[in-house]
Amino acid sequence: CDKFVVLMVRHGESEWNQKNLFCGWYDAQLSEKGQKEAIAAGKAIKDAKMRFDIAHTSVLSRAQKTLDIILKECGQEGIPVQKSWRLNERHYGGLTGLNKADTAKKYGEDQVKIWRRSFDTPPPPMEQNHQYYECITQDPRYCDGPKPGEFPKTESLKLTIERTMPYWNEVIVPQIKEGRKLIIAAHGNSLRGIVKYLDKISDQAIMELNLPTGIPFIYELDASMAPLTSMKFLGDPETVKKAMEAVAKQGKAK
Ligand code: DG2
Repeated sequence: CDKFVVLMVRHGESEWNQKNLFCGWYDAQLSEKGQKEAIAAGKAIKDAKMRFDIAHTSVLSRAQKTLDIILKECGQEGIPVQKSWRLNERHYGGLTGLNKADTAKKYGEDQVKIWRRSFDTPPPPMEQNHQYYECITQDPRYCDGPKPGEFPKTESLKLTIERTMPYWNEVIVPQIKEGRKLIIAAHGNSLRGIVKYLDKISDQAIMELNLPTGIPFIYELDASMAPLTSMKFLGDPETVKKAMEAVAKQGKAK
């Protein structure tokens, strides 16, 4: 039977991940550690002898840069790269730029877990007087979308899934079905949305999924796009487990 392979990766650590700040649609750059994670991801892909025909990424630098480094490292720089805001990180609304641990201290760890991980409770909206409102809404990278009326002020995972899945279904799935081998470099929550959809994870269970930065994972899909293999990480299980726990802990008060 047909088996289709897709590789996904959350970008390497960003400068805002490093400072433990809610980032969302702010265009943070990769940290030095993040660049090293991307190099290691590229090496792992090379060792696994994986080849790609097309790459997909968001319009944010941290995902694009991770993809560039990975492709260079595994000797596949020339492949076409398609970028879409639909693969962006979830918009973190009014929390954008706040420290996650400080926010947990102020509002409680339970509230921060709801904002970070609940399925359908969005963070408070980003108001017009927010420090990063202008630089995000006026950014020319959004001239192809979202439409002004659809530009998010905040997003829950549910809302993120609603704008990511049209891209999955209308752009990515047809390419997979044509037999193209894809790499997708995106973000913690846009990828959580895709994983939730593919593995039919419940709204409750998805709260416990934390994706590590810079460790690629593979899905093997059947002809109906149902997973034969889910989230197989190219990394040793203990390292992956620790990296996932570290992401969960970012929302704890210090
Ligand atoms: C992080 C995810 O996004 O944050 O927006 O702060 O994947 O682009 O680094 P990414 C952010 P959490 O939901 O894990 O707090």
